[in-house]
Amino acid sequence: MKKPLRIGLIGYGFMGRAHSNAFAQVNHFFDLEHQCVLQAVCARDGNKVKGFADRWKYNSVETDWRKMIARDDIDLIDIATPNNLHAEMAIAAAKAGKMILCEKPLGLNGREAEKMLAAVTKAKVPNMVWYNYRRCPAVTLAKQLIDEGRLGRIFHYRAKFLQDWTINPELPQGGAALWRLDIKAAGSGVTGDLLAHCIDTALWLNGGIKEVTAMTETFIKERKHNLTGKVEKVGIDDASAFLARFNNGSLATFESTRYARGHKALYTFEINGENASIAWDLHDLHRLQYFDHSDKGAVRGWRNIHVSDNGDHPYVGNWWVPGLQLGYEHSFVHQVADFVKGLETGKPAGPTFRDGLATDYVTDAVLSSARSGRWTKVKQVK
Ligand code: NAI
Ligand code: SOE
Repeated sequence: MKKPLRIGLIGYGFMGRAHSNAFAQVNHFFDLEHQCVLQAVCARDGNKVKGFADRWKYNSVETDWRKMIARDDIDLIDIATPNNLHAEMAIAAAKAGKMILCEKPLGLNGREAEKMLAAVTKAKVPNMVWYNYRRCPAVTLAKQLIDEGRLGRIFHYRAKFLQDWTINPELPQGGAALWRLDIKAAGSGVTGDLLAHCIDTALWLNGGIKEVTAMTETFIKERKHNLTGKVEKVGIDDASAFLARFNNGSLATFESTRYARGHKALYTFEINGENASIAWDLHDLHRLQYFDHSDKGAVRGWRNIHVSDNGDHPYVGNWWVPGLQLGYEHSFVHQVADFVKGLETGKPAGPTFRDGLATDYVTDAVLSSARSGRWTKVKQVK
């Protein structure tokens, strides 16, 4: 008999669906001692949340997240709401003794994330941040190759995350679907939204970042606000780029924008080491590019590894026969599987709130450097 893990989801938008799918799938594909139970979903509109619950087979609904957190038939609170709600919800959930999965970025800034980390530490509740790209099998394979020492000394880290959906100056800011353009709801623009993913992966693969120098730009200075109906100043960064020095001595460049016409979600990274290099592209997420300088000269070149061998590649053995592809949604299933395994082994899987705080410290330093025009030290998590 499996132990029930009763989930209370807050927010039924894009991530509410991705997470619900992961909770629903995970026990079909991974051997776990726990059974995920879709116990309750919460959002403010009673009719809509009922429709969502029927579609995904949640056992109950709530329209007030505080009531859901107070329920004693829920073990885990999953936060899939806009960024400005993460801290309040996570701190309340920790106080109620619930395990917490929280969407990224952890807080609106490092100060908020510090309070969130303090709350889960005090309550001793398991916690995780949904930086899901770590669990695309090709990215996990990159981590394995680096940990095996195949790259040797790392010289360079290069990452970018490009989109193009806010170029239209008529696009309003704020409210449902457009909260990412509202500084109050989002905390920042592409720095906290897109670069945060690049930073989380980078910290995982290449260790801590020591200092950064950054520039940001807001191309469209004013937009109509959906909540007030007035044209208001835009407070978010539309584009953000920075140089960084890692603690291991390697140099890095990071770039993100929502103004790269033609790009919808081009997240790429490349790492160059003394002995080997690796590169990954979200648009071709099941492949890892790998160059190994120790290959014999005549056949030396970039290998294009289709990460689909169920004997050798991470997570793949839990799915289909070799050669078949996994996609975006699988990264969320893998994250739930690892979180639950962490409960069972007592070895918590990352990224935890501590890791989420580390990323928020980097985004804080990026925004601060963009304001001052100076190299800025990154606060390190104690
Ligand atoms: P969304 O706008 O699609 O959904 C947000 C949901 O929050 C909606 O269902 C809304 O009704 C609900 N909500 C808002 N205020 C609420 C309240 N007071 N009480 C209860 N529910 C409330 O947003 P999306 O895209 O799902 O983003 C949510 C979070 O997930 C954000 O923090 C975002 O940064 C993150 N995200 C992460 C991704 C990843 O790759 N890991 C991908 C997309 C989003
Ligand atoms: C923005 O469009 C967005 O949905 C981000 O919020 C996510 O974190 C990213 O994974 C995809 O793009």
